[in-house]
Amino acid sequence: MAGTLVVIPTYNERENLADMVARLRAAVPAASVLVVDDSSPDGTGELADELAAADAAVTVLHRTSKDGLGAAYLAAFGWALERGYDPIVQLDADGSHLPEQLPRLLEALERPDAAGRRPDLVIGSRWVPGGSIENWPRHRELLSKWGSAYARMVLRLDTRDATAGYRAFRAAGLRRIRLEDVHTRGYGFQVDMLWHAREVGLTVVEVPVTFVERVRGHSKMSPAIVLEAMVRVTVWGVRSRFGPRRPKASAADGSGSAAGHTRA
Ligand SMILES: Nc1nc2c(ncn2[C@@H]2O[C@H](COP(=O)(O)OP(=O)(O)OP(=O)(O)O)[C@@H](O)[C@H]2O)c(=O)[nH]1
Ligand SMILES: [Mg+2]
Repeated sequence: MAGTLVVIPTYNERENLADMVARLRAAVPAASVLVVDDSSPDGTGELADELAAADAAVTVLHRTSKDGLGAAYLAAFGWALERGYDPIVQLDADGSHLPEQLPRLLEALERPDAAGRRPDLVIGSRWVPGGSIENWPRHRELLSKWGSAYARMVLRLDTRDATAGYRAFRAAGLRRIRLEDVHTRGYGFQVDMLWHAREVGLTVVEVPVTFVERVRGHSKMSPAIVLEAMVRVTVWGVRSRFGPRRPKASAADGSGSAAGHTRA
């Protein structure tokens, strides 16, 4: 058993990465770290190599060009599943996800529900009681809330924070999703994964987290990323109501069933 892996995708996060890795290693010392860098021009990849040289728990996946958050995560998931990591965590490098709150996600992943079933996916949520945001501009808060509400309505999801990027997957749950069917590059990737999770019957639980606006570096959010998410969510919604094709469970999942449930 290779243990917990925390995946940190990076593009131009030189000012944030060392601090994030140090905080993470202090918060969950047993976890390994995989930095996935898309050849950041600011030298984040080289810094990540230095961190990896100093700490055997840190590994770097270098990719040749900026290909989006979704593609970086998919590459990391394949890497992690091949090596037997379990659970697999997503964490932004920009300080928005507090490493100090990771234990609460990992604890929730082990906590059985009334039926004795442990979740497949735990989401660090801003929009459940106890969740919060710090220093986020009003327009970003509204965009996030509207985006989540739209995805919830169109895709009939139970999850309050559908675009949240702070997540912990049980490896067996992640294996059930056909990752080759997940194509979204930007932050719509989070909704894409959630929709696939729901369709293959993964159990999803939200725990409250504090989301902190980045202090250093620049956001990679763009109008193109928002548009991509909106168009895709709309297409999936139409297809799920009227079309013949729905996400299928991965061949890696022995059951192929969609018997599970999601809950907020
Ligand atoms: N490898 C890789 N990482 C990326 C890419 N785009 C963004 N990231 C990283 O993904 C994480 C989230 O990106 P952010 O720029 O914070 O975007 P966001 O969180 O959606 O937007 P904000 O809320 O404005 O911060 C950060 O760690 C980024 O460095 C990409 O194309 N490739
Ligand atoms: Mg961010």
